Amino acid sequence: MFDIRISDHPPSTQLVLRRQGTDTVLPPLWLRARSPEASQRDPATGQRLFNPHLLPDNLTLTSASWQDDRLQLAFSDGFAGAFDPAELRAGTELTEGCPATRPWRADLPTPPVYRWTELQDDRSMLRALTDFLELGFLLIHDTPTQADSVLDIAQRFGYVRTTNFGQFFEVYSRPDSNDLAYRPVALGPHTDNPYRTPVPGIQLLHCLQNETSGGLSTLVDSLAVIAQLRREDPQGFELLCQVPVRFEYRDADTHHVAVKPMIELDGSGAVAGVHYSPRLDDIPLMSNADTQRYHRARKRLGLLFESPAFELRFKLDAGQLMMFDNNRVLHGRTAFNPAEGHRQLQGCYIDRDGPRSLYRVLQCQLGDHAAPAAPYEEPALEDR
Ligand SMILES: O=C(O)CCC(=O)C(=O)O
Repeated sequence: MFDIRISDHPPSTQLVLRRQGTDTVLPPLWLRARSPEASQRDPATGQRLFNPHLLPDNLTLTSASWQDDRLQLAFSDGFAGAFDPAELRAGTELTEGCPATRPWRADLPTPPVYRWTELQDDRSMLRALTDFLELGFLLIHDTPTQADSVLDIAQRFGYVRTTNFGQFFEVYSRPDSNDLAYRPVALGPHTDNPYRTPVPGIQLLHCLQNETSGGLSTLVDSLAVIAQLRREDPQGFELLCQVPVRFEYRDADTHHVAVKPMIELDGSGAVAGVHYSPRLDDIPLMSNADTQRYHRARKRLGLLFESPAFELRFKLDAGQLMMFDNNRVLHGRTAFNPAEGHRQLQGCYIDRDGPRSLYRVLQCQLGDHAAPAAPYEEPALEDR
């Protein structure tokens, strides 16, 4: 329950926000910077026309009154204007306006599967985006299988990020390849390209053909794994958040290096991302004792990432695609035998902000009118 009231005890005037029984004074500097007046904010873009850090340090509110349903406020720097209480209430929460994450394990009851045709409808798209932002991945079935269809699918969600691999990359077995992904070996859970700055945000892997019995795809939610590690071994968790690791990739034309901890936290201490690719990382030189401590933490993290308790495992058939947040959901595959037949995937990257932006736009347009879940056969997840 939100309520804004004026507290007048001359010489001081205050606006007080009551939220869930707790009172918070709205500071004059905070209020003044939020003025929606056309002299303070460009009406077309909503962008501020002055630098709030130049307001006087000791700014005070000199008067406050209600006029109809708006607040008239005057400040000690001479500015006076109308404020919308709904906008002030909304501004008290620094939310990104997207659904909260929902960590999952192998027992996730219903994996988010959508048909490509279904996603042409904005209401279904809003539902898919909600699933994606909560769970960090989507499976899309019945997609076209032209040589570059992955780009069309990616563009429904955001803008394709071109890298030294091109707009998209091919994943099929070739002996002279520049990456282990292009051999038929098993690939343990990993995030792609931790050596880039910035790391690719979202990855799409699109199956064009799969005639092999192996090559099963795997997905693991690092949020669930890291929560478990944090409970079991808080100090190990801290080490993985603090100790920088060096990731490197080089071939004839490219040399990428990035140094960063495996677990990245945001300003509030929540896990913002994971960078995990044991084929590519080098730890710094530390004392033997610190190296052993770090080693134990990293080993436990790796074992949890590989634990069947956390892993979804399924076959991607031709026309099926998985899209996942590359900073959250690890992917991998089991080994396959190229003698059994062809296995060809194409992959590409988009930035993390694409689906978030589209979610906000569709949410604003459609509000509570997202399409109800259509009945759909669950993807075949391997018996574990
Ligand atoms: O072959 C696959 O299914 C996955 C390939 C992969 O993990 C990658 O390209 O990073």
